[in-house]
Amino acid sequence: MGGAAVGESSDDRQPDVCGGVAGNARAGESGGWQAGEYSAGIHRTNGLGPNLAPGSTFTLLNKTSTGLITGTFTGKANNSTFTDDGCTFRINYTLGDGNDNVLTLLTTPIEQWRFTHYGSVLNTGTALDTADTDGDAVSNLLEYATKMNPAANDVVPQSATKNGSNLEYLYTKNKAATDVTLTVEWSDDFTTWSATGVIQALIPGSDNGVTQQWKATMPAGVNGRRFVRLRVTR
Ligand SMILES: [Ca+2]
Ligand SMILES: [Ca+2]
Ligand SMILES: [Ca+2]
Repeated sequence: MGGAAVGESSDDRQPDVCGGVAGNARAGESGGWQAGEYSAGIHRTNGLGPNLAPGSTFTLLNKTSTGLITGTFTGKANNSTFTDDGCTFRINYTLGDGNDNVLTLLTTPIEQWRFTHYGSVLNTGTALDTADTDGDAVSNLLEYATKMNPAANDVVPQSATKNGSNLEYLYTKNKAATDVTLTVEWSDDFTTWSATGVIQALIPGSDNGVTQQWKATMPAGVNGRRFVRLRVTR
């Protein structure tokens, strides 16, 4: 049983495991925690959080004696969440063998996608929404939204045809990308874009569990030409 990190003199009273400088996690001053009653859990490590797999857990405090932990980190009630250096965690004081202080890394769908492809959940560096690491002129955000491969030179799964007085634009949607909005816009001059008159519909039977095919229908216009684009926002 260590107990080294708890109750030692320190000005750091918040768990901080997602980057920054090294330091110890410890309880609040009035928590009634006794040094020696806990084994030290995790100490902050540079860049630790962003490179951990979604759902990773950290035991901050492993209470080795019986009974529940008394007190909480300031402003961090049991089962609440907080964000530190871009990483979101849930904090619990009753996990482990029932009385340990554990952090769980929570991730959004796009953070899970970043981790899968870039080994980091953060919107930085090669994992930036706007980055194009494979050089196919398609941003990470669009690669994600349309289930493309951000490590291969592939083309956006889309097509457009004229059907009578309408344009029909088909595209692929990544079902897991629940945190983005796909908007279809048109322009007659490549300068002003509009979503006016665009009707989107899921193509029946196109849902394969991973992707869906969507069709956007819009007037073909009267200028003899009309451009269509897919815009992804989150
Ligand atoms: Ca315990
Ligand atoms: Ca790309
Ligand atoms: Ca690509």
